[in-house]
Amino acid sequence: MGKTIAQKIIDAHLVDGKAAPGCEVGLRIDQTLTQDATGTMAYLEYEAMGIPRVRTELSVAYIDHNTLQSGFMNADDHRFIRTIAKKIGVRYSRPGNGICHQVHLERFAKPGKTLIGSDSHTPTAGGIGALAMGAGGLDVAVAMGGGAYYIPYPKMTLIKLTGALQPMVSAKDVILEVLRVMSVKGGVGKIIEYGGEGVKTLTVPQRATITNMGAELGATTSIFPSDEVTHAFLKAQGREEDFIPLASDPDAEYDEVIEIDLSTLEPLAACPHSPDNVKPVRSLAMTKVDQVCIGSCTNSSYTDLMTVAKMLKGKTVSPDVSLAIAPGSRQVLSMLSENGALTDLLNAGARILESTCGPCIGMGQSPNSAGVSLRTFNRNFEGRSGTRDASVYLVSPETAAASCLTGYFTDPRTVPVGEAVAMPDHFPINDNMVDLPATPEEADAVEVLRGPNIKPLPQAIPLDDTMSLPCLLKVGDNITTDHIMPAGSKILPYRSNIPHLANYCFEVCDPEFPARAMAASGGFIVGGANYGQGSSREHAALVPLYLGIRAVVAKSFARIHKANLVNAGILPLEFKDPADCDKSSLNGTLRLENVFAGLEGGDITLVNETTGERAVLRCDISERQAKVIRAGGLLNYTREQNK
Ligand code: MIC
Ligand code: SF4
Repeated sequence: MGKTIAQKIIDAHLVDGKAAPGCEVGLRIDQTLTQDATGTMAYLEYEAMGIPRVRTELSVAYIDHNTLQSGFMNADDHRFIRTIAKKIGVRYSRPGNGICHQVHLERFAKPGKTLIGSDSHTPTAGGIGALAMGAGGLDVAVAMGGGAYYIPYPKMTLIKLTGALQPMVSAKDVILEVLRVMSVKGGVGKIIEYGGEGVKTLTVPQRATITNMGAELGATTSIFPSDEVTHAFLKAQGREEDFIPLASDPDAEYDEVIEIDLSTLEPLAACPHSPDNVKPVRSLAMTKVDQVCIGSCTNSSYTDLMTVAKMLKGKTVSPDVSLAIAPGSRQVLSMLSENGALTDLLNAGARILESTCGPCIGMGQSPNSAGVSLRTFNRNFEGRSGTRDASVYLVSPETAAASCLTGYFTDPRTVPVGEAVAMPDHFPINDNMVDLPATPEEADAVEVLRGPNIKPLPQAIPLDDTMSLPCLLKVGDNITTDHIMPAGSKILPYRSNIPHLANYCFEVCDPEFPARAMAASGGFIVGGANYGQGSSREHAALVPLYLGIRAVVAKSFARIHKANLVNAGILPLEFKDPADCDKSSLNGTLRLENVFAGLEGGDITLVNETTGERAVLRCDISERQAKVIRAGGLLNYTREQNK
């Protein structure tokens, strides 16, 4: 039987397990990336494993999230990451060089390679044909040390593209359409491959927009073939030697096929507060707009920003709108500055931000009270912008540009169409903001510098076969890791300080939760379907661990968060009958029985100690993960393995 693209890459990297549905597979990882908001923790964990030098082909540490340096914390963390990267053999992309996914796509990602990153949008590199996955920081640390990365063997979905996009309809509209069709949980356990004649009409940055936001489907990753378009991009980046062709076999079998005719798509917007709440832009036409933000790892390539610059040239942003633009990388920004487009943006009234995540992660530019913000980003979870009652819509750069001029939601097809921006034949290459690590001989002399904000990692608590503890929180479906552990400019600087972060856990859902959890000695959380979707932040597991959470009981889990819970030594338990989750009796003191048998695949019983009501739970994890939980988390397990 023929193979899909992902199956070919998995086969070539398989080091453990069987490549079959229902099995867990361990993959050799060629490349890793970290960013600073998850990186500090990842390198602390790497250090705790005691491996002197990384064993990957390439590992890069990016500084792009925590760049609003109000206070010493972020700058200290940057210095820690810079010095430890130098010591252990990791390249360091300095702040200002760009957003990890954009820079990695431009300079490092390769077709056919495996990449994991401590950021859920690592699948951006799927646009170039890499098998690129988001992971918890500890998983990335293990991969840097040469360990395998484990995933449940995924189902394969083919999205067959035909036709070509109409003018002013963009790659963002393609992925918004996919989200409309599949929903934020539609991709869980799947790899999404793109194929069909329409693929050839999309550039690598457009493909990367689509694979980037595939994270919002909950997919393991998304991937495009590597073809002549990929070759042209790599050549333009001076990396022709990194090209290999990659395609699925003609008789490859997919579990699911979805067809999209690109020529029928129209500009779309994801409405508050979920990336799958998608509507046509024309249906929102009378909605007034307060803010427009352009950038993020989804839409800040050269062509995206040039398109915006062309649309804004000679015009003025509506006085009712604040327009902020964060170019994705220094390469992009320097190209705009060289060709004069930056001046066009400035003259139109844009507020130019540095090449970082910025407003996407709530690092500044929070909208006004009850403000309407149009963003070219990938997530519009409630409160993520920093303004609790803001309405954030996710749109294409074209829709963003058209709307910032009128002050209302505007379908970009209603503005005169100029010539489309062409992909450059040559990008200006300058890697002088990517510092090379010390050689193994020099490494000993490198001193790792740490700030006072770095606090010890929480320790896993051994499990008991029967556990009688209070239900400390009950939440609904699609809880994101932004709900569990919010980000934003005030909280992000404490990513290496779990005790401090604990004060904000579940702040959006229930501000009393941290105090309640701290007063109790241990407890459970009950969640709904797709619990833990969104960001890869392992803090959403480490903080609950610190607060004494021993198990999360839910209808289902998002992939990365479930792995993070296991890595932290917290039990992820699922209701055998999801209807049990909706019972009002899930409160008070709950008793878990037969936990150890549950780790071997047996049933665990949940008993409400007040009412006596019972429900059956399963712990759907691999044998390896059961050992990880028994060892008290992945760090302990890895240390035991390396003895
Ligand atoms: C995000 O987009 O939510 C982030 C911030 O990039 C996260 C990582 C983090 O929480 O640091 C992600 O996507 O994994
Ligand atoms: Fe940064 Fe936003 Fe991309 Fe996350 S989604 S990596 S915060 S730009």
